[in-house]
Amino acid sequence: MQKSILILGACGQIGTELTIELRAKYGSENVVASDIREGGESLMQSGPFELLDATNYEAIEDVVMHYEIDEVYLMAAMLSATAEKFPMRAWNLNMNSLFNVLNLAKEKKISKIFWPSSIAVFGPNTPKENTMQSTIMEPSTVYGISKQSGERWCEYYFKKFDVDVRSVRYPGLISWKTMPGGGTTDYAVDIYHEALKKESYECFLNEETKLPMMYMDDAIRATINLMESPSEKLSVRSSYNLGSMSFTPKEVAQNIRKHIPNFEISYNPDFRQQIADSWPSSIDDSAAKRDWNWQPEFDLEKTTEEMLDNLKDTV
Ligand code: VAH
Repeated sequence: MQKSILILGACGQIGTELTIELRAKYGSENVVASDIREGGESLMQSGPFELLDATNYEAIEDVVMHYEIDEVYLMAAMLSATAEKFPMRAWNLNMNSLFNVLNLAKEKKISKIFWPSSIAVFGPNTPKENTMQSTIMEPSTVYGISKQSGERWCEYYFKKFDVDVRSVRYPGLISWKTMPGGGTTDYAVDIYHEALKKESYECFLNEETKLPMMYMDDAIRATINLMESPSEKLSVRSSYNLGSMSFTPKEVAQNIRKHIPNFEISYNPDFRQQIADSWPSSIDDSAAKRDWNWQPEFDLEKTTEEMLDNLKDTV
């Protein structure tokens, strides 16, 4: 019997691509997409969809019982930049959605959970280069605090109630299929759109801001790889560090100029600079490599080629 999957936040930057990949892998009818509002035409027509508020326990429970859901991917969250503008709304969404799925698993109504953490769990006094799996974590953003708290709850529910919840600390994610929303690393997506539209981009971070980044295909592959790994191989039940590449806005611009020679970048840092300055520059993901053979495939060169090649006919 094929497993039945529910994705909460299926219309977001990660959720959209996760839905496509999971439907291809497990069969469209076995993957229920859900979000607070409807998604694009291709997502809506490629399988079952439910309008669902991830903070509403009863509503999620109804969908879980109706479709006999086995596994839940909780992708609904408010990201770092927006969360600074609406702290209490961010806390409510990011935490209560997690409690909802953890409690469904505790009640044995679902058997497995994926929940995304972020490099945002690290703070200004975390060692910035090759940031370790276990190290100083004093996040200074609402989003980072919610992700650090979420990791503690995931590990607690695993140890106390044997809930099979799995998680990775995503770096900044780069994709072309959907626009990101409210993130500090979104510049790394916007820059490709603007390069093709205007051959110029005004960056909201300064040129030397080096951040861990990842192409979406790698992030989706890592997510599914982790979810399919044998439970006994997983030594981390808070959230795995996950890395692939790190770069600065200046380096992205130099890479884009290999394809668009006249591309110009300017810098006008805003409130997101302080957020980015509190995060690591590079990540040690040796635990993920050891426990479930994580291996990235996209570097900056390949990411730039993919982004420009797929966006060139859309702008
Ligand atoms: C953000 N894209 O910018 C997210 C991510 C590491 C950053 O969590 O908030």
